[in-house]
Amino acid sequence: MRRHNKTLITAALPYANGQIHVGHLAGAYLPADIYHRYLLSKGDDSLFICGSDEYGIAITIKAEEAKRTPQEQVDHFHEINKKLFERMGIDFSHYSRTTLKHHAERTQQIFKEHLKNGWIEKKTIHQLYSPIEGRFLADRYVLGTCPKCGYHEARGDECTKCGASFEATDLLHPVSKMTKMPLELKETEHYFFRFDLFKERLKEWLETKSFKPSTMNFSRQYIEDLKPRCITRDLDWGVPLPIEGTKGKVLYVWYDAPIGYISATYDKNPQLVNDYWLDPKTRYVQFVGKDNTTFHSVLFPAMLMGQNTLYKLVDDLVVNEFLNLKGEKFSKSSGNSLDLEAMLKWISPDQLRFYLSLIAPEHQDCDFSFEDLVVRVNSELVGKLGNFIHRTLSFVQSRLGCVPLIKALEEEDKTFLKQIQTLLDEGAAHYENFSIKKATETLLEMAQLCNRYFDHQKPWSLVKEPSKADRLETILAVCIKAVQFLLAQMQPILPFATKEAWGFLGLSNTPSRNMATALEIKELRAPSPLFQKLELEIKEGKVSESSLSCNLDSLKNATILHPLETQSPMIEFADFEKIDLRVADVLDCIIVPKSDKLLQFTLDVGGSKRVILSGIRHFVADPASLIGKKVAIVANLKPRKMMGIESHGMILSVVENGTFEMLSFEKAPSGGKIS
Ligand code: B3M
Ligand code: ZN
Repeated sequence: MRRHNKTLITAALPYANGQIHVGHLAGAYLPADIYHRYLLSKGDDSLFICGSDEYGIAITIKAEEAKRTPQEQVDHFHEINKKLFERMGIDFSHYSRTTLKHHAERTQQIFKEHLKNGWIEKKTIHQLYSPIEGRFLADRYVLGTCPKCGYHEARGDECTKCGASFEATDLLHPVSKMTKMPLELKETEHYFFRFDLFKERLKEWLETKSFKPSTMNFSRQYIEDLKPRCITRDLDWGVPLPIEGTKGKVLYVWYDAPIGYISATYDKNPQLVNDYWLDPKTRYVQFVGKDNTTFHSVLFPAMLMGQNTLYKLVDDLVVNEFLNLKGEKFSKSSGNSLDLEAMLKWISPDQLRFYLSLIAPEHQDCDFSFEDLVVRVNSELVGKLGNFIHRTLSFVQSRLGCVPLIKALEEEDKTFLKQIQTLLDEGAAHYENFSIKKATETLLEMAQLCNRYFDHQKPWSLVKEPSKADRLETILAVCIKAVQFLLAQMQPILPFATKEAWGFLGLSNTPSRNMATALEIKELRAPSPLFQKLELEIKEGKVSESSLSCNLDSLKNATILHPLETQSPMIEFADFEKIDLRVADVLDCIIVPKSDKLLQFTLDVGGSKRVILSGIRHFVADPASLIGKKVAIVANLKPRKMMGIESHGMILSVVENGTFEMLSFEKAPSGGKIS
């Protein structure tokens, strides 16, 4: 396991042009927070820095639409987002903003060094000019036809349809976003950063990193065709260009924003810049969404290489994929978004953190679904994790009334505690590897094991036998120990509930991960359930006001309201895909001689014959009546010998409350794949 004692964590600075949404949380802030909390819980030193990104066209456009000045816009959303992060338990060491004076000064200082060191050049170029508005328009101020896919409403900086990124001048038929009037090309002077000159250094540096393969490959390719990039804009909202006679020009937001990580650290306390950014022993971890990859893996590192202070370059870059809604990217502008504030009226921050951790888009885009959320929260968070903690603590409270002590451990107790310890170690490794999805799955596995132990030991019957008092106490003491293990693992993901639960164990502060499992509990307080079940009410295809006040037509076809009571553990889609389900025609069906259970089916599966044995003889009065039926089989089950006959698969049927029914089809062709 890697051990680093001092870590600096940053998460991409969100634009203060609107409220952060669930997609933002899942992509950067929650994983970063969980990692930060994990480091603190094992006693490491960790500084978690973030802040509002407040300059650039992303701000001015939204401000114009809202009829606010850019300053009013960022003041408004900086406060809102800061509070939303707090409510969600995102535990920044500091949340700053880029409109602070010292940020502009630091950015200008770095620009001057770049200029002096020969990395910046001035060029006269043609930019899009709006005669009616009397200003140059760039990036998102311009709309036009995507040169790659032909989408008509591509933005000047990227196509929101195909994801291509380009310059506004690359668009076909460019028009002003505001007036929809055509634009013309006009000469203007701009400054370019010669990223191309850093190619070799970047290549060498990148190969010392072990980012995810997708991040490595993407960045390698990007470095291959590095070009000079324009880092100034004709705009009056941004860090002013520190050159005489350039009034009306500011530095491009992607030039100043990453420097914001350093300014934000300074803003908390100037000494921290020395302690973290300038100390080679610091490990620097950045969390970003995949659309921000190249800025962090290539462009910002090049900018740092080109100036004179030895700031830390990123050591681990954690790039997450997108969280989708209805199969499409979260996007406020297109209405495909979840309003966090509305969500929080219905769901607790821990419940949302839990679900987002379970479906974390670490290796591929994933879909947010309300139905899935309700099932997982109710059956796993409440049904497994919350249940074990609550049943243990309330049982001890009501039946014992004091802190139980271990009298004598039996073999099964030792095995159980060992298994739990092993899982806790595995959980730690997952946190170390930034895999919060696996860390959450491990937590659930632990909870499952705990419930099994509890059920198996049956404390509720031991309590009726006075001679077993010592055994009962030991079992309960083991369960309390297990609760401590669970809390140690769940602390980074579910900070609110963990704190509450430690309170039940008589501790006001959450102990460190190692302390937590070593601590002797001295006092128990009356517990209450840590998590509540969620109910989802859907009216006219929308989540009803009483559940949630956000407008979600994603639920048009929602059907499920009541989760299954007892559900098997969740599996990955990939696991499901391994099962080859097929339609099979029953050619023959006979009773296996000397067997009181088995029927022998001869089936046709897409032209090939096979034999499958099925233990359903009791339910079928006349086997021949099944001939001609079309049934469902698992076609790729390993062959199994029963009564000397090899069975090649399994026939699907339901036996419940004494009734029996086979899954069957009417028209589906033999061999057809069931999915
Ligand atoms: N504000 C982009 C974004 O929110 C940007 C990140 C800056 S990180 C230095 O997608
Ligand atoms: Zn396109």
